Amino acid sequence: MKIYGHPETRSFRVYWTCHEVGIPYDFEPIKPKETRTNSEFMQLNPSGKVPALTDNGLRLFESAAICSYICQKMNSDLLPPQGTPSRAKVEQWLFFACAELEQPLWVSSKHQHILPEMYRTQEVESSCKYEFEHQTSVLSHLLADREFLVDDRFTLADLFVSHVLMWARAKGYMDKKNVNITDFMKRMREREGFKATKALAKKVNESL
Ligand SMILES: N[C@@H](CCC(=O)N[C@@H](CS)C(=O)NCC(=O)O)C(=O)O
Repeated sequence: MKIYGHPETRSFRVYWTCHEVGIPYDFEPIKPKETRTNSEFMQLNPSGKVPALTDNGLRLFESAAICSYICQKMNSDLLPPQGTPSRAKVEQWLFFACAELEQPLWVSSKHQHILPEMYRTQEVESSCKYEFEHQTSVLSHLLADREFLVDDRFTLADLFVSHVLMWARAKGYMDKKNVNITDFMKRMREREGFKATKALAKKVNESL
């Protein structure tokens, strides 16, 4: 199994999932700014985005789909069995992470340094912050009396949501006074799988 990506992107979720479930993988580093000029990569994901995965003829993109595939391949309880309420709840949080929580961060980042300059506007910034605060308040209420998002144990839901929160913290979007959220992030950072992924990310960053 080969994972194309860069540790400072959503690819981190995929490496972290691999470390949590214990699946070996080949790492194919590619910088997001270089994907669109790499014809081999464009065949794999025509939108030019990382992460992407190949496995026995399968080509896959979208971080949530990739992590879900890896969990199913390994029969991991990071993704509860299909058709159960737990599975439905994990999927709810995966969609929430990608469709709601990360979108204000992504829109803001695109307008700060990703889009071609002629398409950027700083006018979106205040609405991005407003929207992110609304979404984190949803989480904060929920985390007031629980350690994990689903079933009192670590699942893909926690991995995705905490990864987005870490991105928010790096971007200066995080309210450090929000104890429920900061404690949740601390619990996630203390996981062995997270630490191993961080160590890999550091090594790769130094070599690129
Ligand atoms: N929804 C996608 C988003 C992928 C994405 O936007 N990746 C960024 C890096 S985090 C990227 O590759 N950007 C390069 C580009 O847009 O050309 C996922 O979750 O995998």
